[in-house]
Amino acid sequence: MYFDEIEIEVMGGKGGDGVIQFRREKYVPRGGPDGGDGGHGGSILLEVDQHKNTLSEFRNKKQFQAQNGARGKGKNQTGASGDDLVIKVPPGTLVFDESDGSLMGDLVDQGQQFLVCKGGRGGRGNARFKTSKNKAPRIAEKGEPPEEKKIRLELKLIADIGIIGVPNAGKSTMLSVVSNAKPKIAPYPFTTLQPNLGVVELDNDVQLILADIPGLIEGAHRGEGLGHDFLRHIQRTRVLIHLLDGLSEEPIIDFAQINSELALFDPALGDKPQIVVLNKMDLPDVEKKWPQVKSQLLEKGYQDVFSISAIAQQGIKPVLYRAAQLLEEAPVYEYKTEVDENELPVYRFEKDPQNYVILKTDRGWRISGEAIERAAAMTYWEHFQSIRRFHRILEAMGVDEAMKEAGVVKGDIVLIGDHELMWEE
Ligand SMILES: Nc1nc2c(ncn2[C@@H]2O[C@H](COP(=O)(O)OP(=O)(O)OP(=O)(O)O)[C@@H](O)[C@H]2O)c(=O)[nH]1
Ligand SMILES: [Mg+2]
Repeated sequence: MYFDEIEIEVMGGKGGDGVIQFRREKYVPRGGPDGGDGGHGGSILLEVDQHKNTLSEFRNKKQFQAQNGARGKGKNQTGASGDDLVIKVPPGTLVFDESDGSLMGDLVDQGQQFLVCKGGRGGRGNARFKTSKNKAPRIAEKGEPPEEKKIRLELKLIADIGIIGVPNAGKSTMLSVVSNAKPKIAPYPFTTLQPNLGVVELDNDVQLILADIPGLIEGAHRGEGLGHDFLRHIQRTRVLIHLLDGLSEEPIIDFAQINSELALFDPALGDKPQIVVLNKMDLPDVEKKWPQVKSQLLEKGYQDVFSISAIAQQGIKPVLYRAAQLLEEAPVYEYKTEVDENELPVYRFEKDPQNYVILKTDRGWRISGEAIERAAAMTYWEHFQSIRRFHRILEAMGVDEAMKEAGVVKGDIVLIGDHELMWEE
């Protein structure tokens, strides 16, 4: 099996900070609070794009961050939300969480979207904290930190173009000169025993996945030669490059024979668009043969007819561009996730964000936990009321009690996320 596999880092946008402000109007000495909320940070989404067929573009770009939310403003104005960042992936992409290796998502259908990382919520401005008791709150929240993840994308490569032909036609040679594939090449039939895949990059950002199919002979549909398995590989491809061995006595007869083998195995195979290519044009005998082969093919109604020398790398580009064009027009392969019936149920530890752990360290007490660290990151430490609010959150979560039980005393250092605080009664 052939996989493309890539690790990337994704991060949502940070929530914009809420602000502390008071209305300022002429002749109104003390206006009420009017600090607006911060905007929400953008999220990171993956989206299936059926025109993509590999993950190679992620080899150059591995970090993605959505836009941050903007700060709130006075006059109760909410900051602008950050834009979501939509990353396009090919159909059949599996998404894994690198932290525990679990499968997060399976992207199959055109346009299907998957949320990988949520942006941070915008912090609330002080206007939201006004109560009958506190008419001038100096409390606001900072924006929520965004989600951040390392993910692994995995794609089972499916060849969209198959190179078929009789043994020795030069199929492996052709694949080796257009891609990085290094198939075995030798002057005897049935050199290739397994299909080889190669990714071809055309100048215009188009990628083709080519499969070099083992040689086919008369009787292949009955399992002769290397048998059925290889015909099955062709079933998944959408366009065929039919390579003719220029050194064969009768390339046209080979051609007809292979086509009837395809049709006998599966009539749909015979209907796939074919580009017919005479190979080994560097040899004078072959060059002599070409005009006749060409006119015979055109007579039979084949329009996509080319000649190349795989070894000399001549004439191959036009074949690839035509293949890319036919691929655009060909129906899209329906990717289906194969469900393994022997699959065992998977049990996973569910994280509770409200959970926290208290640890005594050399530097002081460390309280770690998702919700508590988030609350600390959203606090304006320079405002007394905001700090009080943070204390109320500690109380509500039971952290206060737990700390006292653990033996914290006034003046001890307490570490929460990136923040270092001093314990007060
Ligand atoms: N002169 C010449 N020889 C070629 C050319 N392309 C391939 N050959 C030779 O033809 C022989 C067969 O090439 P392969 O690429 O192994 O052919 P294949 O179609 O993959 O063969 P199987 O895997 O056995 O089906 C080798 O000796 C190649 O060097 C070409 O353009 N010109
Ligand atoms: Mg070969």
